[in-house]
Amino acid sequence: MRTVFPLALLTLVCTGLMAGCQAGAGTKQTADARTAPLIAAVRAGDDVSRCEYKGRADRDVEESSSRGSLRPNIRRIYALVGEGEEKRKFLLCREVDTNLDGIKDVVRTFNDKGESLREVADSNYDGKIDTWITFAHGHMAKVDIDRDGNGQPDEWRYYVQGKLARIQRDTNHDGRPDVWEIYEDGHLKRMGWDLDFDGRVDRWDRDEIAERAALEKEIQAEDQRKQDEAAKKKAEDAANDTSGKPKDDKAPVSGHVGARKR
Ligand SMILES: [Ca+2]
Ligand SMILES: [Ca+2]
Ligand SMILES: [Ca+2]
Repeated sequence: MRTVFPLALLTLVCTGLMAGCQAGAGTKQTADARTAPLIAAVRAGDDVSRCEYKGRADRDVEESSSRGSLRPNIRRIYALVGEGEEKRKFLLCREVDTNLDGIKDVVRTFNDKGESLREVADSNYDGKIDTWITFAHGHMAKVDIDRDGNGQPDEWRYYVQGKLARIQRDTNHDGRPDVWEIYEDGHLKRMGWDLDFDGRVDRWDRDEIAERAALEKEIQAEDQRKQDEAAKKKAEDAANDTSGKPKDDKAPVSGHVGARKR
């Protein structure tokens, strides 16, 4: 998405959110300092649109309201294509103000087949995009997330046929992944850590799994050895103890019980 709206985004952010631009990237701002420009934008009637349609004759705009919204909070932009009877329109871009604060915070684009292409979102409503979603053949393929609020993603989620396959995380804020999580059927299967942050995995948890399996094998072998020893000793004792006794010494007892029952 960053490649789709870079100029529009920059322009909107630096006109609607001037305080944010002056503060500079990476500068910590209070929540009030961040929201003040947004409030000013709303008062000026600017909902911080990220769909491209203004001044375009080949675009059709529809505004609607979701339940509970007193004013339109969903905008759909349609592309108008063809001439005469061939004329048709298809949904190109949809943006929504999900928290009803007057600022659009989720925007998604579509191709002419109606498949989702990309989505960007300001999921914590601080005026900065923090989630970038890429779709492939209509399925979610990749989600980049900015968790530390510096405007750059530090978590990357990869999907195969819509299913989560891998997560990479940047935990030391150098812009490169250092934790890997591998998923199968949506379940975490293994994790890897780049402990010295050189970009290479130093340890997979499968090492721990292998160690555990080896230890279990050792314990099982020890148990088996003890069982074999005990069985051998029992056999030897039995051979010694039964040498002078009759082989069917229990037969009279069972016969006696049987007789009592009758
Ligand atoms: Ca909003
Ligand atoms: Ca945000
Ligand atoms: Ca890192």
